[in-house]
Order: sequence, then C-alpha cells, then structure tokens
Amino acid sequence: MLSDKQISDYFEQGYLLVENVITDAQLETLQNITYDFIEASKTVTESNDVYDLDVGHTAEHPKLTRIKLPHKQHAYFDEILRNSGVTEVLRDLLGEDATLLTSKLNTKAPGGGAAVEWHQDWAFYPHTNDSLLAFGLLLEDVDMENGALQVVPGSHKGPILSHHNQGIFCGAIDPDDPDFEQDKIVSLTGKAGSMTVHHVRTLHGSAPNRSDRARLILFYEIAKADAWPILGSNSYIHSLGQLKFWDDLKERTIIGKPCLEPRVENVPVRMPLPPAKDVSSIFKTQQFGGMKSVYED
Ligand SMILES: O=C(O)CCC(=O)C(=O)O
Repeated sequence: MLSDKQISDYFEQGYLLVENVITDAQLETLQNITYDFIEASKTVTESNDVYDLDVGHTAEHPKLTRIKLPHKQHAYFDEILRNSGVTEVLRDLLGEDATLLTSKLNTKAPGGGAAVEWHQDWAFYPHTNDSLLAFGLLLEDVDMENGALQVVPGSHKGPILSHHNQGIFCGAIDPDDPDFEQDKIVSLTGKAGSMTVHHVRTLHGSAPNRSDRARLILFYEIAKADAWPILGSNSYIHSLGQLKFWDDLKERTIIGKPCLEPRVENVPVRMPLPPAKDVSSIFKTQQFGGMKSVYED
C-alpha cells in the first residue's frame, strides 16, 4: 500500500498523511454509523461509557468531544481496522504482528469542540520499546478551521518533554518548553477517507473547531506486538487479571499473533503519575491536571 518513500518519510519525520486509504463505500458506511451515534446522543444528559459530552450539549444541538472505544460500540469500526487499506498501512509500518491498544472517535463539535493540547502519546503509555503509532481516519474533510491535527516533524527523535504540572501528570507539555519547536509545526489537513499517522513520540495537538462543520477523526492506537506496556493507560492486566487479559490480548491482536518476548530497549520513561483528579479522557486529564493552553487566546 505505501511506497518506499512514504515508509522512509514516516520513520524520518514521525508522521504521514495517506490519501484515499479506504473506499468511498467504506467511508460512507463509517459516516452513517457515526451520525447515527451522534443522533442517539440527543437523549443523553451526562457522559457515560459511550459518549464524552462537551460543554453545551443539548438534545437540539448535540455536542460531543468523543465517542469512546468505537471498535467496541460497532463491529464495523473493528472490521475497518482488520480488513481494509488501513491494515495494509499498519503492516507496512509495524510489520507482521500488531496489537490494538485503544480507539476513540474524536468528534469536535462545530463551534468550539475542545482543543487537544500538545503532548506525546508516549508520556501516557510508556512501553518496552517505542514501535507504536496512532492513526486517524478522517471521516469528514479536515482543515485548519475545524481543528486539524498538528505535529512537529522529527520530534519523535528528540526528548520526551515534561507532561507534569506542579507534580501532577497533566497530559500536556508546557507551551514555553524550549524543546517545543513551534516554528516547525505542520497541519495534517486532508479529504475525508485520508489517514493521518503519528509516531508515539511525535509531539502533536489540535486547535478547537472554529467552523460550523463537525471534525470527525476516528483514532486508533497500535503497537508492534513486541512492545509491552510498562504502566499507564494501556496496562490492561491490572484491571482484568491474567485470564481475561490473555483473552483480551488475543482479541486485540489485529495482525499476526501475540509476542511473548518483549523487545526491551533503552527508552526514556517517566511514569504518568500521580494522576489528575479525573483521567477519564485526555480532555479531562489536561483540564484537571491544570495544563497551560497553546490555543486559548
Ligand atoms: O483529536 C485530536 O485532534 C487529537 C487526539 C489526540 O491526540 C489524543 O486523543 O491523544
């Protein structure tokens, strides 16, 4: 699926934008399912296991920050991961064995949908090596107005910046950190049906949605199977226990098979602890951790 140039660009720059990664029919199916979920959120008044509601959510104007774990909410969100152009891209970048960590459909409602402050995913879930990535399927056209994902090229090869504020893990870097090279920022704008990919150490963020259109990006976080979680949001073993964990791991193995011999590399790790008061989503971690915003005027 990817050319040699795209693959080397990803490893060199720490991000990629792949156009037309799914067919028009697949895109339409994903859009229809998503809009059905947004419609169904009209009867919801508090965030729950499916919806993270944004400030100002009403039955007339549903406003969500995200649909949680979409691959568990609808089989098609799982299917697209395992059997589509997306799967080929993952194989090209991660190899024959890969594991899903989690998924989220960040919906950024029109007229304000929350910013995601700058961070490196690695700070949230350190592993034994850094062969991990997150990718986003654009379900609508994305531009600067509706809050495109932004990255700092090459930052995956640099330091892991502090994501702590006054001793608490706040899931965001300090905008004044001298290692945050804002002059290098690239915005990943594109047509619906495209896919953004960013390396787990790549610095990224996104502005609020200032348009009157939804910004729908379906994100999945994926690890090469030999990368094992050390601690953090993906250490499922702590909450599941060993038997359930093994079943869950097999289910999350989207390409190939689980790897029982972790590749342990000399990677920089600082535990994402102590946690903020609410860690139910990145939005809450950043808000309750008291991060400083890059985007607020
Ligand atoms: O929705 C976005 O623009 C970015 C999401 C993200 O970086 C995250 O959830 O970790």
